[in-house]
Amino acid sequence: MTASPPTALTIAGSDSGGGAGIQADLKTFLACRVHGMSAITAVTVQNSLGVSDFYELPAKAVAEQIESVKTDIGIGAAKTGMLASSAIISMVAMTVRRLGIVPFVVDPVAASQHGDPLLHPDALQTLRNVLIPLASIVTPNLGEVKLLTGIEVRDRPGMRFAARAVHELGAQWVLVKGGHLPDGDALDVLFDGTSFIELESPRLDTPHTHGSGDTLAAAICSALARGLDMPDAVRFGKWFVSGAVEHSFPLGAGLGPVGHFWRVLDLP
Ligand code: PXL
Repeated sequence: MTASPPTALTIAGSDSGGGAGIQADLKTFLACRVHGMSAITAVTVQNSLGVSDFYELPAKAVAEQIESVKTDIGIGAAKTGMLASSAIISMVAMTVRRLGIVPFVVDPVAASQHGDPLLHPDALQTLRNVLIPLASIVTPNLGEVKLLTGIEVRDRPGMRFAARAVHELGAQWVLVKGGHLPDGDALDVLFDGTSFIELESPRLDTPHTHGSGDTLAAAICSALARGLDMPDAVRFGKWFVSGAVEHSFPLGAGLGPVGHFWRVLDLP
């Protein structure tokens, strides 16, 4: 027998192509040495060319999955990904609050890398009003910043301005991911309402980054489950996802996934 590892829960959608969503989260949890658990919100019909359809689960089924693992196994940290609808977001918020689930990472997923919608437009208001205020950290990219605040970020000062605006929605910490800025290195800004931490990493030139946002949020969630404080958890997450993007690979005719196994097993 071995000592039990820390535990982490993903509340997210399934990606049949295996590169993003629940599948990316569970692979990340494994690589980060936490026991991964899942509450599935929706099932996407998806390959490397995009999402052709998705099927939502009833909100009650999502709440029951969360409650089942919380009351028996316990949850060291949780994260959200695709939540699909306003009804699911409300139910997740109510359940996370009622069961006192912390740390809680909210990745405000709205669309796939191809631009396919993964969230009903009428759900944005619920995301802003009831879920983000519960977040230990919320991790928007620049497209999600625009959807949440209306702010279009074009440069570095704009990143700080946007982080402040997202923080006002009530999350404890905000990580604005500047990966889509036109200039220079990839810059992310971490903000707790008082001070800014700028995190830079070299921009990696590959189209195969499917699942990178999910992988970052899941790696941060793993680090929080292991007891790291937020700045160190985010530094760890960035390190893990940078390695995964460096090891991304083509798959199918479209966009390939990041490589989660870069830190798993060395095989001959
Ligand atoms: O990467 C965002 C994302 C999250 N969850 C699911 C997805 C995607 C992107 O395609 O399919 C299920």
